[in-house]
Amino acid sequence: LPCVLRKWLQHLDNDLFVQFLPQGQGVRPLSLAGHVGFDSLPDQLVNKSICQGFCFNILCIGETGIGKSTLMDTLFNTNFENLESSHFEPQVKLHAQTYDLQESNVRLRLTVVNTVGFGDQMNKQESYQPVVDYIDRQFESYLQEELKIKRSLHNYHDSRVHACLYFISPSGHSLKSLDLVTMKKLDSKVNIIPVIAKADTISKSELHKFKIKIMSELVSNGVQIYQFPLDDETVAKVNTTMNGHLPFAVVGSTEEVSVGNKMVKARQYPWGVVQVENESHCDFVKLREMLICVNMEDLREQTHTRHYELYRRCKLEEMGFKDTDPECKPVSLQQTYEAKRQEFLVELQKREDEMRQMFVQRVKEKESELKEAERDLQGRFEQLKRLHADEKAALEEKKRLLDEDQSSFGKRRAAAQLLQAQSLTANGKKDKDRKK
Ligand SMILES: Nc1nc2c(ncn2[C@@H]2O[C@H](COP(=O)(O)OP(=O)(O)O)[C@@H](O)[C@H]2O)c(=O)[nH]1
Ligand SMILES: *[C@@H]1O[C@H](CO)[C@@H](O)[C@H](O)[C@H]1NC(C)=O
Ligand SMILES: *[C@@H]1O[C@H](CO)[C@@H](O)[C@H](O)[C@H]1NC(C)=O
Ligand SMILES: CC(=O)N[C@H]1CO[C@H](CO)[C@@H](O)[C@@H]1O
Ligand SMILES: [Mg+2]
Repeated sequence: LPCVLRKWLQHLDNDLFVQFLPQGQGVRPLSLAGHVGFDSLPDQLVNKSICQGFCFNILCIGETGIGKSTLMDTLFNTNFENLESSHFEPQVKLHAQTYDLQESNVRLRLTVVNTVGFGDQMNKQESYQPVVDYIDRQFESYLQEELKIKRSLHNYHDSRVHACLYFISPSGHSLKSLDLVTMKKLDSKVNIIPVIAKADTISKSELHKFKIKIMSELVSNGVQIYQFPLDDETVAKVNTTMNGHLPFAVVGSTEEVSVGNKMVKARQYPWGVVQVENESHCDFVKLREMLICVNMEDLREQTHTRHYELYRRCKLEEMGFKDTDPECKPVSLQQTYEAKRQEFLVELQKREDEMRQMFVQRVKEKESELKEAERDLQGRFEQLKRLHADEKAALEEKKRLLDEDQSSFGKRRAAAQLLQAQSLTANGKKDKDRKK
């Protein structure tokens, strides 16, 4: 129990408990003179946890018909809602279903996520992307909750994937490239537990070789699968054998067959019966033991402290948050915020200056354009003026000539009138003379 409790303490992240562990110089051990009652803290924690209930999320990856739904039903001894999917899905989809389970007084909220259509497409290389996206989405929504001002993590439904069962088809040859690519993409995001599905379809000697082959392929491709913890005394006893049995070869069945005088879960064949829960038939019991009875809490913890932590760190660094500056001095969130704000203001100022310069430049351009146009207009005006003056001069010249004409005509007319008048008087005299 103390070991489990230590993990809970880390989980609860509560100041009260942190002070529990001696730290710093000024802490002195004191003995108590009588009963105080804080020895009930473990009981309080157990009661609180029981009251709150637990949550566990499993992701099953494997091609359609490999036995994912059957194994889940067998593991939890129930009948989950199983929709049979066709082999003709255009793309991989993830289907999550949450169930409330209870065993004695412990409540477990279990989410089973299934990959629908995995490996059914022509282009199998794209199969892993929806899985990666799904896992990241769960991390992201937890991070968003954590970053809220008003957090409610105590009643937040944690949907982060705690364990990923990767179903390997019992070919006996080697891993498919899709298996390696997918596991490689996921190994920093989730605890991968590879299992050999339908292990009753492969012979014992072949199975042994197949396991060795798979493990060496995983190692040579640098795929990190979940290792059962060795640092914890309470579970270390089972580690040696269990880590050596990976990947577990499993058989699933919800069918009950009578063996001797008992009904056991088994698969019945014309030549005999494969008992799911018999360790000399398959590793189902080992898987159930390691996944549910021994390491469920470790899987939850690893998800939070390793995989989620990595996601969170990358995400926050991407956003520009850091713990230390380039000189390795610690930087607080406030400082980062101030620095970011300063950076933003400088950028804003720069933009504003650029805008202003651009404006001035534009105004200058426009001004010179206008000046050019004005000069142009002035030129044309001058030209018109000159033309006009020329025309005026020509007209004046014409007028002068006309005036001259007119005056000479007037003179001539006056002379002619005079002449006429003279000739008239002369004639009159002659007449008078004649009359006389
Ligand atoms: N031989 C054998 N058949 C299995 C095993 N588990 C499931 N099956 C059968 O495989 C078929 C598909 O199983 P199912 O669980 O629906 O596969 P899923 O599509 O991965 O969910 C069913 O007919 C099961 O009876 C197993 O361990 N061994
Ligand atoms: C824990 O619960 C049990 C039974 O429900 C009760 O007897 C016990 O007093 C509780 N302990 C504490 C410390 O609350
Ligand atoms: C498990 O299988 C072995 C071999 O088939 C058999 O001898 C043994 O009795 C089985 N155990 C149980 C508990 O049925
Ligand atoms: C494989 C491995 O590391 N096994 C360890 C399991 O735990 C025992 C006891 O804690 C160790 O002695 C083994 O070395
Ligand atoms: Mg299914």
